Amino acid sequence: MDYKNFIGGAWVETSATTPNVNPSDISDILGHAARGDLTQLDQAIDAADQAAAIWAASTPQQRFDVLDFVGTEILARKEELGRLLSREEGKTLPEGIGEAARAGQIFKFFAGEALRQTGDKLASVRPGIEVDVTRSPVGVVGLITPWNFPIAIPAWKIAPAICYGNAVVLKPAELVPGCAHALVEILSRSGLPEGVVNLVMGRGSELGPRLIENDKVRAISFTGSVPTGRGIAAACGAGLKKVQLEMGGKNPMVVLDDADLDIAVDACLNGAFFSTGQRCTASSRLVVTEAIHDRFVAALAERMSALKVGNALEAGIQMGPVVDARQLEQNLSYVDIASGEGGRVQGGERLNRETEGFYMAPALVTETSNAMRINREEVFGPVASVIRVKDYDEALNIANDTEFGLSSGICTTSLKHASHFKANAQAGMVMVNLPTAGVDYHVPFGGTKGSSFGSREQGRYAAEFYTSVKTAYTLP
Ligand code: UN1
Repeated sequence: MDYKNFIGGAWVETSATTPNVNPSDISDILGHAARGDLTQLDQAIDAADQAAAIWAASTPQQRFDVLDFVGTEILARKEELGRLLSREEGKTLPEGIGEAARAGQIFKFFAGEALRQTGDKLASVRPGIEVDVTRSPVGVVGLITPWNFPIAIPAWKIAPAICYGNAVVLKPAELVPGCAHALVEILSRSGLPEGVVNLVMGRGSELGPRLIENDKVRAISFTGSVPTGRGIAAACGAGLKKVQLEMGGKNPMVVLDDADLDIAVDACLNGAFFSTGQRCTASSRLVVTEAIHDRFVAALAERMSALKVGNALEAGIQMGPVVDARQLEQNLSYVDIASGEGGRVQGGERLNRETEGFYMAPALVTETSNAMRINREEVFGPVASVIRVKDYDEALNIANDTEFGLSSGICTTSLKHASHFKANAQAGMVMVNLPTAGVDYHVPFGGTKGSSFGSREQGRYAAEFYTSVKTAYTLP
């Protein structure tokens, strides 16, 4: 077996395995991954529970050393890890290498943060008494990660968990065991005590509920779909556990008449189609004012049709395949739904390449209204739609008329509109003249409304989730 589970400091086999298939070439099997059962999961949780107390007592220097070691190694091996990522997930090689580097930088950031943990010391309102406000680790944290960022998302959950003194059980998406395994392998040599990081690969539907229900798990951080997230929130509510959810998006990109056309087209091309549109931050609703609409659509359609779609590992490819057959079918069915609703579709066909893989052409749907399903539901593929609007006020209303609220963008040269949009866009992240996707690693990430739940990930704000606050009173 190529990817074993990692429990209490030991690599553990399972009788059942899951093949890791290259979406650019389905004859290429990267390896076979462990399919852990509930017994293994419970062992991993027990191991984490025992290690949590040990790691909670670690010094800032120990935490720094572990996180810095992992960050340094990931950065040194970013080409190799990026290639593995692109081979198992299908984003292009430059995107894969970029994501691996980002994972390394996240560990470096939290290495520094481990040295900068602070609290407050206040005078009590009562005479002679001192008050200290400090942060303590939460304990065992369950991490459930998706397939679309196979190394960055595990990194941005594991690194803060360790930084703030917790132990974790990672359950990665079944489609991408290679990156999770490679990351945990590096962590296994980092000097962490046994049991602080555990990896249990297997069926989400089987392992997920147990991870959430086990009393020893004190918090769950999840990135994935809205229906799964809702279920997790309900179960964590029942168990009175901390929960942090990052879910879908239907992110608007407003393009105003006064936009710089080249900047707008670049931002939308990147936001909508890079990483094959498989980002919760993808720009999937392009809300465009009348006077620029036709020029914008013509320029974007031209750039979109020129995108080179193919094997993620080939040089010069700009868009890799869809991750698997099920996602491809979903994308193609949304293209049909959009044209059935009266949208005008360019692109969006199934494509064949030299190797058999899940290829499709990026799709642009024009003449849509915000009420259509294509503008209400997340596709999670390279499909963007255009909504024509009269002016900025209508654009802002439509941008906010969605159940999601992750990232919201505007392309404009007007300071007045940019400032108003930043203040009034109902989203956790707002981008001016930039794609809605592609974020920094040292600042908070997350959304409002149906996109996110719980406190923010990344940057210093990650401390909110991975710690609990303690207030101590002393009469010296
Ligand atoms: C990005 O756009 O840079 O699943 C990151 C996702 C997000 C990450 C997006 N959690 O697509």
